[in-house]
Amino acid sequence: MSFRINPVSELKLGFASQEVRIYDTTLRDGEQKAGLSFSKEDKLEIAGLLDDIGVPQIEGGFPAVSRTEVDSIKRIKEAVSGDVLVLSRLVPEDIDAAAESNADIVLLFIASSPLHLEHKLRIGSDEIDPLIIKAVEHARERGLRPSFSTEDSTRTPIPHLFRHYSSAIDAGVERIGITDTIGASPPDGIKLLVRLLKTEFGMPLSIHLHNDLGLATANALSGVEAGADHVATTVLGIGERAGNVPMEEFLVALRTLYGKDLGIDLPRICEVAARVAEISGQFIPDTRPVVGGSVFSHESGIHAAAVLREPSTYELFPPESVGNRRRIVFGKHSGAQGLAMVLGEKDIELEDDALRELLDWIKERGETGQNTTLAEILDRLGRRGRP
Ligand code: HCA
Repeated sequence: MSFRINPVSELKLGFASQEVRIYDTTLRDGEQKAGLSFSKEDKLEIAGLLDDIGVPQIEGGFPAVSRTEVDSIKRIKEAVSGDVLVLSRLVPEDIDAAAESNADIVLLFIASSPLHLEHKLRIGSDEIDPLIIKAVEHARERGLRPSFSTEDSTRTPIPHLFRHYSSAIDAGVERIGITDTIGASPPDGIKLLVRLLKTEFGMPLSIHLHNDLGLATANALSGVEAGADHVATTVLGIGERAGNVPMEEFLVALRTLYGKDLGIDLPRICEVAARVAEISGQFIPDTRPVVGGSVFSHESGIHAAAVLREPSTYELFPPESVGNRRRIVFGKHSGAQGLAMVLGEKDIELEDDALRELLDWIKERGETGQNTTLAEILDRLGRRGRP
């Protein structure tokens, strides 16, 4: 079944030819969710799942954290087919640990906002550039492919950002990255920043965005619209505080609204989300976009009848395209048409009076907070066992 792209999306001319890739950071920023710690086996299993569904780059961890972390990343590197990325501060010990972990790409980062410089690093903005240059050179000497990001980019004066990225590029990074570390930017802010940096440097650019205001997915879409090449995601958006760009939301939005398929096995996305939720002790709310248990559930008579005739009336994308499933729920809001259609699928045709009586029974139960299953309906009709 094909869905028509809406008028807004039709304006996204030129987008189709743009290369966009995700790099998943469930195993690094995801694990930085307060209180969460993955075992080596957990990390390996999650990395395997991500690799299986076609995630091209996996951020495996922060090697400086511990020896176990270095070992986990080594095992991930042996197990997956794509690039393994790791995070590193601009200090030699971190970069050496990154090299030991056998990662392909090292994500070098340092805070750049006046707030972080004053209260966290206690250095001036112009003291950062020599550190960037040294770190990039050291990473290259250790055989790593360096990327450089400023932390808290969205609260950093733009001229400072330009200076830091220039230093990194001159020293030989293969890509640069911006971060919205505390989710402080609206979509237009990300768009502006990406556009400025792409225009000025023309380098591969990554975006790492947080969800403190629930804007991470919108911001990621804005970023790619403006030309960002790499987007950091995590399964279910897990990560620091309100988390990161949820992989499932971003990929499905990109495909649905922009017709852009990144080649990831989306019919397995619910399965992967469920497993990551289980391993990390998360609960997936029913209404969670894409993967929630009730996001393809229909009860209201108007919706149920329409969706049974033509699913795209009330489903933006097919449930099976993300490994979810449609449910028709019978309750207080049910209607005669939808009920008759569901019964019709079971070869049951009721006279108007009988249908009304059945619907009243369903609605009465619904008023007391009780939903009725199809099995209960068939039972009432004495049709149990019918196909
Ligand atoms: C953090 C750092 C970071 C940076 C990620 C990157 C952020 O706060 O742990 O440079 O790729 O959110 O700024 O995750």
